[in-house]
Amino acid sequence: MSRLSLRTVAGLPEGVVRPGIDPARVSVGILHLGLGAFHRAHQAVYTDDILASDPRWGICGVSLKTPRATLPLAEQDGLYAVLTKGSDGTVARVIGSLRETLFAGADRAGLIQRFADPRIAIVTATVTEKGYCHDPATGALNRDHPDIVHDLANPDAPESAVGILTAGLAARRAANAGPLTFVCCDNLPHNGRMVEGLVHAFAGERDPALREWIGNNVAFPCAMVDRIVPATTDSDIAEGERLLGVHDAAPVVAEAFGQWVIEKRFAAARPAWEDAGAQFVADVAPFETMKLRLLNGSHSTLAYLGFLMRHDFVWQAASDPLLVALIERQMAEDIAPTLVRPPGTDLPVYCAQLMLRFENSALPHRTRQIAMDGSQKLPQRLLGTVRDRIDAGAPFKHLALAIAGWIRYASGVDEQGGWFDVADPLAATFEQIVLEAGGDPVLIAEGFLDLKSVFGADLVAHYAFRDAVRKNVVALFRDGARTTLARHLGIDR
Ligand code: CS2
Repeated sequence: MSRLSLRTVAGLPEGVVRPGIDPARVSVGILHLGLGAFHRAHQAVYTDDILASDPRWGICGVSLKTPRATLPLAEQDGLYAVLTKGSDGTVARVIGSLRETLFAGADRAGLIQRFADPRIAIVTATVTEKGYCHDPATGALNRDHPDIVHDLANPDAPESAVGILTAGLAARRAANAGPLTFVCCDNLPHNGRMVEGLVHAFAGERDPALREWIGNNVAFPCAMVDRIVPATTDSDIAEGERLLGVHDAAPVVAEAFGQWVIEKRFAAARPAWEDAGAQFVADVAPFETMKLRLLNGSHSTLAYLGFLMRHDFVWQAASDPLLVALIERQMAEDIAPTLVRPPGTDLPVYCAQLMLRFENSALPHRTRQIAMDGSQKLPQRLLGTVRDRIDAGAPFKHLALAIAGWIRYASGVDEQGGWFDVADPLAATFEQIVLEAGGDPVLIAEGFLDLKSVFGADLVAHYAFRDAVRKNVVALFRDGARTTLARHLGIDR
């Protein structure tokens, strides 16, 4: 079977949506760090939508850790399909915005020089929460992180995203290539402001004059990004082949829904992403907090408790009446009261729509995929909400159960007694806690609740918070998730 490429794209079947402009006419104006599925189904699609009217904004996509994405994409001239999946079937669309690929491991110097191209006015990033090497509880640069230690010692051969960004900005300054905007597209609170703090801290260690230049020339808008994009499977690749009639080794699958809300804070030119449905606003915070707490907070709750209840996929967990009841009550009782309603949003409608999105069985999203890196995700998904509830003197009992679900999960043993790998930067610490606890759930709970980098000094020292979470952890170990949840909801089984 032939391969998807600029040569074969013209012959694709009728039903496949093709790039709106010949990709060969597009030049590169965006440098993107982290060429994972999410970027390809989100920012790259918004960009593809506007290229016909402004072909300056092609993307140079960079993989930082592995060439897994860059290799097949390079063989396909950067083309790949987005398979949008809903109850009415799958729609295939070929995206042409990715015009160049680069693997940092193969050409670090080339990557750093790419920042010095004056035609590049935007750098975007999706490197996941842990990719910023920050302390999750405070958002400050983790100077003990091995990649940061390495990069501060070797600023011209950086490994970390922050190190690469800083080295790239130094090259841009040296080349006098003009101001730049960095748009963080990861699920972190105040993401632009946070990365700005990290880059300033890192650059300040390296060269105060560079830090000052960054302060004057680089804008870091905050952004809320949303689209459910599970990892691509072999059966997705096979479905892509059936629809395209050619082989695409790098398709991505996604739901139909998408949202991108970006702070109006740009240092130089930008694509008119609003023409593709993005919203530019003065203050992203209400959108971002709503999304992180309601969508991602519920996602993580479904992932931890759902996994313990033997649900492999989110749609199964979101169809389990006990979990549905918990999520609905958690959203309405514990989370919604902490939110400022974003302009133009009806919160009950947003919550109802979320439940439908979670239930989408056409899009199998593994609970274990969402469960990973909990130590990096919990603070913005569940713990900020707990803090607001505590400050308001209000209960947070559903959140306490969800957090206990994380601890029960992160202990690395399922309810059948089987061990599994917990994917998390703190996995070794978790193992140590579990080992030292000698099987005592109280000690396991206490060990986790002492983790300042997750819970922050305030929650670690908060008696009522610890007590609520510990009780739930003990119940989860003793009675299992299903019984604990039924009792929590006041349902007799
Ligand atoms: C998910 C997110 O993997 C996860 O942790 O919660 O990737 C989620 O699907 C997206 O944020 C949706 O926009």
